[in-house]
Amino acid sequence: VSQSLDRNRRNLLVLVVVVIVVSGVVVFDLSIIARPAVTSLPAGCVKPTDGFLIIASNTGYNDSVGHGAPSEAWPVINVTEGQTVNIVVCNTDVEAHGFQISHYYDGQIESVGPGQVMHVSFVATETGNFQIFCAILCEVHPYMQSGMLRVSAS
Ligand SMILES: [Cu+2]
Repeated sequence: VSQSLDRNRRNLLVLVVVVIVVSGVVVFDLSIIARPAVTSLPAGCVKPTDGFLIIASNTGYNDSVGHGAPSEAWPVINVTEGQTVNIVVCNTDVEAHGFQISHYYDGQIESVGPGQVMHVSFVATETGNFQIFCAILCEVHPYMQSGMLRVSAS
């Protein structure tokens, strides 16, 4: 009896290990399917003259994840008071991302769909630090909250 109990336990252990390995592989595969590698930028995704290029992807804005977001400010846009700020925002991801700038560009919830490009232009009339963030829920949302527009006095 004890021998057959041992065998049952061993079979159960083998079964548990197989289930863990198989489900791990399935989850891994699904994450790859859900997050295809991006090979090219959308048409019009070009840094404007005297402006800034922001690429929203599955690693945040301009790879926020690789730059210490959310604890580190990234990306940081430095301008001078009175300057016209031109920003091109591209989305190379498979899901939509938002783009807002406190005070300057937060009048409505802006979203950029997969493969889309958005142009933002305003005059930096007020000095200070202003948060750049995504206002629509996405998979990398926490990493898209620590962008910064720094407007220094002219
Ligand atoms: Cu988001």
